[in-house]
Amino acid sequence: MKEAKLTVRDIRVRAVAAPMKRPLATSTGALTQAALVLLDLHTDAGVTGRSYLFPIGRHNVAPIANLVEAMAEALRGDALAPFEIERKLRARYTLLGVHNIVRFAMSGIDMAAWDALGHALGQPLVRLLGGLPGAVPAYNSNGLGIMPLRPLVREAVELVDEGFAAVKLRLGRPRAEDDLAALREVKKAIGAKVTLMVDFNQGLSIAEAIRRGRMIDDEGGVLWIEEPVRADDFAGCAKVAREVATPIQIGENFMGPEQMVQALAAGACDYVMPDAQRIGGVTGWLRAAALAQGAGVEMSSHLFPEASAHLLAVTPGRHYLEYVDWANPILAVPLELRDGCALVSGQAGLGLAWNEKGVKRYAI
Ligand code: SMN
Ligand code: MG
Repeated sequence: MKEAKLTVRDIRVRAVAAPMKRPLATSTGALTQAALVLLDLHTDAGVTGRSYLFPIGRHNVAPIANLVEAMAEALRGDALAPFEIERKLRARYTLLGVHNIVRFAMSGIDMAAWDALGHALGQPLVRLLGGLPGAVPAYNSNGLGIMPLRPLVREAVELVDEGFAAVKLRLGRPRAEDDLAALREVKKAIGAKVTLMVDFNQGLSIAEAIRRGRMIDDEGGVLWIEEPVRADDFAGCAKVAREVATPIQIGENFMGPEQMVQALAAGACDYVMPDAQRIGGVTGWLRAAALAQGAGVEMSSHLFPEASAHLLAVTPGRHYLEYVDWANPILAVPLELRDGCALVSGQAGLGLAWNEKGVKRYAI
């Protein structure tokens, strides 16, 4: 059988800093470039699996790349079986802590392993998971950072004009009135038919989050308030969720399904939005999706739109895909969009192929 020869040979790691069309300022940090770590998992059967990680700044590239390489060394000759790979790496890193960039590296390897499986079987990931390629509702997250009102309004219109029916606005200015002015201007510019989410990027205290949350309640028309307070303060999030009527969204910082269980048990949020590189790649996502289903909570994705499209297609309580085009400069075939939806790739695996010219151009 072909799969029997599917063993891990090595993982080639490269890094790029891709230009972003629109810089993104949040209440807790700004991005002007998309640093990406690219993984090519080579198997002894000749198929290659690909994935990328988003290290959130060039300064984090080297430690993440080093971790991936160290893990690859440990996996050499092992079967291309994501659940087994997870078991081995989890055991190996338990004493250090299966957290943060250890999780990033594990998630990247997991996604590359699933991608390689898809290539070996000639099927898109969504088919491997038992689903069908289709359209997943998306919001355009390529902008609407914290910026002056005039360019903000212009950007809001541009993002909708790119064909989307939903966009996300970053909030968390020093003065609540300035956030309110931004919210009003953006709402006016996009109209009531376009869905609007807001994201505080953990910038507020609990008291301030309740105050601003109620302000948003009074204003109306906001689908969710994302990360109002420190993301791992589940008790604090729960307090805000109890006091504010607009649904509270968290999840991009869940370090694995284990943390999602804790958040749900604490009543920390109304919606969840795991991030593929923190939740544990495809394997972690599947477990998280079951948890969200059990809790009756809608699940969206954070970044990684190409992989997330496959994952949301098989997520029972699927809500919104966060669309960003940040990997496009290094992708041969960018994620396809239609009518405000992301189209799950019908190509084998995740459907990722590198644009080698772009990789060379933006290499770091
Ligand atoms: C975000 C955070 C970190 C990097 C990029 C984007 C933001 C989001 O919180 O949810 O889009
Ligand atoms: Mg966010």
